[in-house]
Amino acid sequence: QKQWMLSGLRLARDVDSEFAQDIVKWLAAPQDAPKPKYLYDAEGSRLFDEICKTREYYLTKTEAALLKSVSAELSATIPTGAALVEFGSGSSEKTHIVLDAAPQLSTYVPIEISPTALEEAAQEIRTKYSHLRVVPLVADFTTALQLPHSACSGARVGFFPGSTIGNFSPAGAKAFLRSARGLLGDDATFIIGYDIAKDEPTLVAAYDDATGVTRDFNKNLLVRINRELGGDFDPSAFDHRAVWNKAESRMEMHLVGRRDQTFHVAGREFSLKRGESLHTENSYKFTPESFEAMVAGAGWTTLRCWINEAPKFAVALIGP
Ligand code: AVI
Repeated sequence: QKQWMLSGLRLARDVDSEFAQDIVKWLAAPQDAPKPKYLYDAEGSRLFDEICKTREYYLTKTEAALLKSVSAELSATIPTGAALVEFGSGSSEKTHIVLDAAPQLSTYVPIEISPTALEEAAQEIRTKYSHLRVVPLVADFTTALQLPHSACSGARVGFFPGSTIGNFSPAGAKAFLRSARGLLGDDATFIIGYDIAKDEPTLVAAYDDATGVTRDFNKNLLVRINRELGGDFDPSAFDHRAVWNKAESRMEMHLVGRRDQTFHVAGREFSLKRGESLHTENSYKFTPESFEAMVAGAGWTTLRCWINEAPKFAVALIGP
């Protein structure tokens, strides 16, 4: 009885959460993707790490190689005593590339919503770079933030790798860039990795790998909704689909219904006809010109841009 009451309480709280409200709104009009952060529960984060290792997903490998090849030039732009502020947990190889190349950095501030992922990453960095002051910040970096006091003495260098900026809508990306400018301050620089639009087969393969990890990553959203919002999705009733939307310059992930179906989430009923889709993610691809225009619209200037030719991927250094 007590256990039942507890789980009843948990459900009552969860159906009122931001996640519940956003998902209910999305399911009523699933032609627009929900916030990208909902794909990253613990299992979603694990599956994304697996995606990065697939043969087809060129983004991570290409960006790491590019960062390595330009790391000395990048380091030359970082002042002594600066703080590196990373949007994301910083458990990646790319963080190590920048920290290895720039021993003049005195502080490292990873910003991450998951406390466990953040603490793990922070501990790893503390162990490897004993000269660094590591100041982790548990927060959703899409909301307005303030840097911890101890990270405010030197210059700030933002770091947002992985083309994660492509998962925002154009308006969301602009809003993020504006709020990052407020957070990092007037004299900051900001290193951003972004993917470049390219031929359709390369793009589609990257989001529909042969081993099916991206399919599992996509369907994990339904699994998460079932667990956290009392949903009754049958993930096997959906096909994973990756589509290049050339007009919008974005890769899209969808879950396409294999049959007419009705499902329930957070106490609401929804239905979907066979062949109709739930749009689960956008991943915008840029040209150097479109990226430069976007950052300019948010008050930043492009200082440098390094581009890998094949497959095309860019690392930009922007400043005030
Ligand atoms: C995290 N983000 C940049 C990835 C992307 O490429 O948009 C997420 C992803 N979705 C499917 N595969 C990878």
